[in-house]
Amino acid sequence: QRMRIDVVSIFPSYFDGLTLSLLGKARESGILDLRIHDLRDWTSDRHRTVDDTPYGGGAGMVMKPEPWALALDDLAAGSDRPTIIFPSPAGEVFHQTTARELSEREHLIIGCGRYEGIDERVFEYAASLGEVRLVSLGDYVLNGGEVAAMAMIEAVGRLIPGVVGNPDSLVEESHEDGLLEYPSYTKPSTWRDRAVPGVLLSGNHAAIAAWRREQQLARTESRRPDLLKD
Ligand code: 6GU
Repeated sequence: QRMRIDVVSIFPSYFDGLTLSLLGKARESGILDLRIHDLRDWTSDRHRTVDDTPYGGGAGMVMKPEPWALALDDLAAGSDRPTIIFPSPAGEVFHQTTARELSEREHLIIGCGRYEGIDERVFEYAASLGEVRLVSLGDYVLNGGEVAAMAMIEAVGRLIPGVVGNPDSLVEESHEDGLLEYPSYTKPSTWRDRAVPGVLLSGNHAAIAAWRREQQLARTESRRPDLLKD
């Protein structure tokens, strides 16, 4: 199915990289309708102001609600309750299951905040237009939502049917089955005194599958024991 994604940011050129590679091709072919917008296009003052000082005091600046509301009104118009995502370190953590779920939506709107955040009333207002999700990439802090939005767009975009050429490659990846990926090798069969594991040269497909499964389990146990907790 076709998917529309609108991104609102004060740094639209962050997203130039999304013209490249698989996602770039998906956009050219029309499978992915990805539109990048400048929040300042919804301001009306001479300085195109998007932020102001926080009520109650404190460090930094807060994004004003008015430009956000006008942007969301325009982008949600004619759409049947889009999913509105705000990248935020205070959100739910983005997982492969989140990417899967979002890849089934018709229309995503991603609002990238900067500074100390967006006026809280914007999230409440957005909920009148669609389903609002605050989503975090993980437990560390970025300067704004742009890099997180790009990661999410790539993770979601590649799950849209037709974006990744060979759909088999999607099911064998890390996290799709809850385990880390098995190790991969290519020619030469011996390189700098290191041989490729013999089973991979055996032609025994059952033995290869069993070996790969063992490797997945061993790596997951050693690197990401948290994934095996249930
Ligand atoms: Cl989504 N935004 C910001 N600003 N920092 C983050 C993040 C998101 N996810 C992890 N750190």
